[in-house]
Amino acid sequence: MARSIEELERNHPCFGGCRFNAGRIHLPVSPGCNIACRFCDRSMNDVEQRPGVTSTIITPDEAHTFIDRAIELVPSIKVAGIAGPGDTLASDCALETFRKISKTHPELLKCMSTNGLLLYERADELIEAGIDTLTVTVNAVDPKIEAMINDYIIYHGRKIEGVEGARILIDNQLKGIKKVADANITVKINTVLIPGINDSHIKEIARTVKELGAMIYNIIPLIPQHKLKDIKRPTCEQIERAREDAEQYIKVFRHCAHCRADAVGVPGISEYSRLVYQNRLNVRDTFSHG
Ligand code: CLF
Ligand code: SF4
Repeated sequence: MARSIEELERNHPCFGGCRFNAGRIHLPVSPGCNIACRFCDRSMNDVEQRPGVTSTIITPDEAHTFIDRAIELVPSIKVAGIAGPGDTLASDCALETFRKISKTHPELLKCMSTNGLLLYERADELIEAGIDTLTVTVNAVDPKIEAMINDYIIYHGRKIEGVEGARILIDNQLKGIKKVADANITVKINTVLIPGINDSHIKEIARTVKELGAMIYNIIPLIPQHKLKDIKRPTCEQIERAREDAEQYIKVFRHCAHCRADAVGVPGISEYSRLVYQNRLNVRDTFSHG
């Protein structure tokens, strides 16, 4: 269902609602991933869904009880988001959860975040599941740059490395963004800002995604880890310059709290994940799709 901009601005912390202290619960239902970002600590996000990994994830059937517990603690929760810890479209868990939430908690906005590899081919399912807001992480629109950020994709059972994999990823992201935006779902783009790799490329990303129908843009400073651990974290000046570059083309979101995949509360203000999930999760403090 298309929600009005006014409703999103009031109730969604990442689309303007931060002024109103709107809250969200992240439901960590998506275990596996299908790409290999070089900054992602993959110990929790392996392409293979190994035994043991699922024990740290909640199931679609459990989601509503965690939502109830969260709303009791934080009545201002207006959004149910799924942002990992893997990719939301690499399994059916996220879409199944959203279908269930539509029945148990129809009042909540449904917010999903993806790397976009399967966005184009799964867009119809996502639209039918009633997603209100979608975030796609687009770190480059040039395959040569993307190949410096992502080692490979697993696509229809094949591992495809380097520029070839990057080209497929970008193509599916961009076609998917257009398809979803055309269906009146509000689209946000996240870009991980990586000095020396994509910091001069922000304008190009912002211009491209705006043309495809994205509404808002969020720049996430790199947390240097894994294969990009030797790159320096972007400075405040670098982040501000990137935001100014993007702002020439698209509205920029400036209040991102770099949430974990199991975050609960008002971003940047309150954090109740331990109480809600009662320490049953062990989602590492690594990249979150947001
Ligand atoms: Fe969560 Fe992301 Fe939805 Fe927000 S977070 S899935 S859009 S409800 Fe928000 Fe957190 Fe930043 Fe994400 S502050 S990391 S942008
Ligand atoms: Fe997958 Fe996200 Fe990690 Fe990238 S950052 S490898 S999309 S889990």
